[in-house]
Amino acid sequence: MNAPVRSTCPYCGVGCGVEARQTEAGLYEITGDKRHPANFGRLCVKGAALGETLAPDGRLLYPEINGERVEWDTALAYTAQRLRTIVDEFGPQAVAFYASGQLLTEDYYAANKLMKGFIGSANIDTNSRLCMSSAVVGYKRAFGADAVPCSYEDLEQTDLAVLVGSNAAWAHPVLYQRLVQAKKLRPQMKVVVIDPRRTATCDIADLHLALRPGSDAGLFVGLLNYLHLQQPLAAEQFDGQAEALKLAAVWPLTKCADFCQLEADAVQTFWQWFAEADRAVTLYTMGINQSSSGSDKCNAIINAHLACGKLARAGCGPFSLTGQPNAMGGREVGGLANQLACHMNFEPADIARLGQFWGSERIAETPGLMAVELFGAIGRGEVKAVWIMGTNPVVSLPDALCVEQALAKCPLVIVSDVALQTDTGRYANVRFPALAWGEKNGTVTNSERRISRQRSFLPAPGEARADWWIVSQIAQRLGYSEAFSWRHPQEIFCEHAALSGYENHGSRAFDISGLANLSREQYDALEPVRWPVTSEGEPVFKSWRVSGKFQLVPVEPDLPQAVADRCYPLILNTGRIRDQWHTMTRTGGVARLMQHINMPFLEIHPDDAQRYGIQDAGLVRIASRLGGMVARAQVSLNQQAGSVFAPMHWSQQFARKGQTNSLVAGVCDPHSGQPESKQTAVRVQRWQPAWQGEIFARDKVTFAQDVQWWRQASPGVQHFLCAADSACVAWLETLTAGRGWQLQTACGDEQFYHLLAWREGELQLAFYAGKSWPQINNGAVLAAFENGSLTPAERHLLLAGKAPGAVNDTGKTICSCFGVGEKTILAAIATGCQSVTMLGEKLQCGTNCGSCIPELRALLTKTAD
Ligand SMILES: Nc1nc2c(c(=O)[nH]1)N[C@H]1C(S)=C(S)[C@@H](COP(=O)(O)OP(=O)(O)OC[C@H]3O[C@@H](n4cnc5c(=O)[nH]c(N)nc54)[C@H](O)[C@@H]3O)O[C@H]1N2
Ligand SMILES: Nc1nc2c(c(=O)[nH]1)N[C@H]1C(S)=C(S)[C@@H](COP(=O)(O)OP(=O)(O)OC[C@H]3O[C@@H](n4cnc5c(=O)[nH]c(N)nc54)[C@H](O)[C@@H]3O)O[C@H]1N2
Ligand code: SF4
Ligand SMILES: [Mo]
Repeated sequence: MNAPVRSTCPYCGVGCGVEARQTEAGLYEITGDKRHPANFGRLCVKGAALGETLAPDGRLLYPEINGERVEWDTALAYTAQRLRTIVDEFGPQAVAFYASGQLLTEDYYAANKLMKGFIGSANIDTNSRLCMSSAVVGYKRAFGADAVPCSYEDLEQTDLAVLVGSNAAWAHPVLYQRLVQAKKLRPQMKVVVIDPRRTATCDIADLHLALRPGSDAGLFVGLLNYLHLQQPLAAEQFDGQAEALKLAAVWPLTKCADFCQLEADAVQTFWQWFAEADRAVTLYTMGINQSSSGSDKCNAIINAHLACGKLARAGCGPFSLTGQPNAMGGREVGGLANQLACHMNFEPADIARLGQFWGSERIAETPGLMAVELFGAIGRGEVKAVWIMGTNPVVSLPDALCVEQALAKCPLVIVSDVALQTDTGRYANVRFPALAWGEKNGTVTNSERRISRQRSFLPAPGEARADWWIVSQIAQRLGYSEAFSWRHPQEIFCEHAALSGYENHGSRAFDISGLANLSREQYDALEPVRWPVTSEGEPVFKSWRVSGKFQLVPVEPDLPQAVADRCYPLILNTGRIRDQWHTMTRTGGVARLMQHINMPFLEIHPDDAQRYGIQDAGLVRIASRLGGMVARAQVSLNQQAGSVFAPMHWSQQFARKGQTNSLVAGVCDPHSGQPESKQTAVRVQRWQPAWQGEIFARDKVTFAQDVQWWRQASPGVQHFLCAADSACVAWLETLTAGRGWQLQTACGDEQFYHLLAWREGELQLAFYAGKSWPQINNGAVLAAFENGSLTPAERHLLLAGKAPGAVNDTGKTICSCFGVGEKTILAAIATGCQSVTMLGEKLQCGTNCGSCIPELRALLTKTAD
């Protein structure tokens, strides 16, 4: 067997090291890299399932123009010529790039250099706008630089870990597990979770503050006041101090508790713990950033750390966790429209410096359009060409319908992607097939500023090419050959590293000039390393502000722009689930990742459910002023009354009307341009369809217009859950007519209708419907598709949805690592397993990545009641 290739997981910003080993069957097995300092060998379910995402099916393999396959040369020449014409006629502001925190640093650097350095407009923005931009503003205002002052070890060394707006148990699982371990070793360490809903992260919380949605600033502004009263700050220690303290002074305990709709005692406890802890870390993510006042919330958090000196020492600091694998790399190369490369800004000295370094006289001089604005400008026809790389804005941007309309009108839409079918790809004039994880080669930077290598271990499928290569080819055809003549990502990396140190002298936090002279071999062998990397070693964390002081940013707590009213009485919160990645282009096809949660759901408090006549597992329609979606109700006390939660992941590839962003408005933070994705006023309505069912088919299924459907990830077959208001028989007739299939049906009361279609003994289609979800054994149906030879008795059982053989239905998968289902776990509990440990010993569940432990505990509690 060959030596394993060491690489980095392409999902979340924890940035776990992995090893890819080829098995004898020629497949790849992905395991954690024990030497990587982010994870020391651990992986979460998504990382562990990476080997199952590597198959070339579903990949975009060839360049296309208007849906037709073309040669690379044709696609590149056409694209460059059209971009050139648009720039010549309408100026550089008429073109834009929309990039992604999932590009490698080298890809990102190349795209940014082309747009800001040579096309001469700053219209390159990224999906990090929807993700990290408020955090960037927070750090820049406080420290004068986008410098994250924490490392993962701080989490382990702290006395108090505060997780605000973070469901780390699902979104940063390996980091969360490090925290779990640390707390086990030092039980005196406290954990506070601040989140309007109770999440899996609350499992280890000593205190959960289920505050009113969007009210976090009240909590932290009040904390600043409290800290100052406990121990007054020295005069003029910080810039902005007087104003910040003045604003905070009007936020005493009772006012804060009212504002956040929390018990005063609970708020007091949190403040006291924060003040008394010698060391405290605050982890914050989308519950803070994705807000119309997200930047101020970030600064309210940083202010509290500054005010009591919980910064820049072990176990301390305001720690914004990055979401995407290379969100941090994007911030380094200047992927946001309001920054220049390597932490430079739109200031004359920086512009001149870049011009000199890049040898260009066309450096963009003013910030470009930020994501939501950019799509607005496309819709208005002001931007006439957009190149989308590594992101799926039709699904992930707010106000999805407007995004679609904008792209439909845009004269030139270029999409670089790895997936053949995406909601955004449908609007592309030109499609470029990019190399995916496992094929591409370069670097990424994780949440703690650690640069790691992603290394390739697979050949390029079809004609897919690296993103940096595609960008350079276009740049060359636009006439910038000299500046884009790289032959390998190492050359780009070294250029980027050199730029970071160029005339820096400690004035810019991001400096990796110590890596500027890496040879190809050294680059290939590069071990994970945290920046800065200079010849001087790691400097003391300092302020990069002109005054040399940190800034306390004055914050006046604000509530969300979204306000519930009589027509739209509930606030919709959106976010992630444990086993899916964003718009599901890579995780949605993996069977074991779909088994945990297999369709969009709406988590709703029992009081609200009762008010709207909604039953657990029943279907609901959700509507905002902008659009609607359909989901399965999950009635739960984890939700507070007045709020509901739906996952962000489902796209039009995976469901009809499953997209949360068709409801969310493009309301943004004025400083960061980050949308308020966590709050939307909605109403909900029970939907009792005529029938609910499940269809399995060998070939593509065409749905009747009124059928709602939810794609399942079942190997080898098309498999959907579905439901509709009109009878299913007519639709099934159109599906089966004229095919010469032998049909076997069963019908009865309550919309009960089952159908099997055979051709020469081979199962072609299986359909099961009833008034509510039919209880069928999926494993049995899937096995029947693989194994044609069923006896008449077995066919009969199959028609009933039962197992002809001994295929077990273990229920919803709880532990994805070992494929342990809910029914199996409940059976084990019934036979005496009374703890998570006992369940682990018997069934292995929870013994690998540990992210199902909260659910195991919930099952144990539920059965104990
Ligand atoms: N499994 C999985 N993991 C991922 C990703 C994925 O797609 N799937 N994506 C990655 C990316 S890009 C990102 S950005 C991260 C995001 O990581 P997280 O931010 O942890 O994930 P979210 O689920 O978006 O939101 C976090 C929490 O914010 C809470 N919240 C909502 N409103 C408020 C509020 O007003 N105040 C507070 N305090 N909390 C609130 C939500 O209830 C939710 O539990 O995850 C990364 N990891
Ligand atoms: N309502 C709501 N909306 C949200 C959020 C939320 O919490 N709620 N979260 C927001 C956040 S934090 C984020 S980060 C965004 C994420 O949203 P997106 O970035 O839109 O989501 P992805 O599915 O990761 O899109 C990545 C695309 O790039 C493709 N791709 C994968 N690898 C490569 C590659 O190497 N090269 C190229 N060229 N393409 C590749 C994938 O197939 C996919 O189409 O969603 C945002 N939208
Ligand atoms: S925690 Fe994040 S980086 Fe680590 S394996 Fe899971 S998804 Fe990958
Ligand atoms: Mo993100």
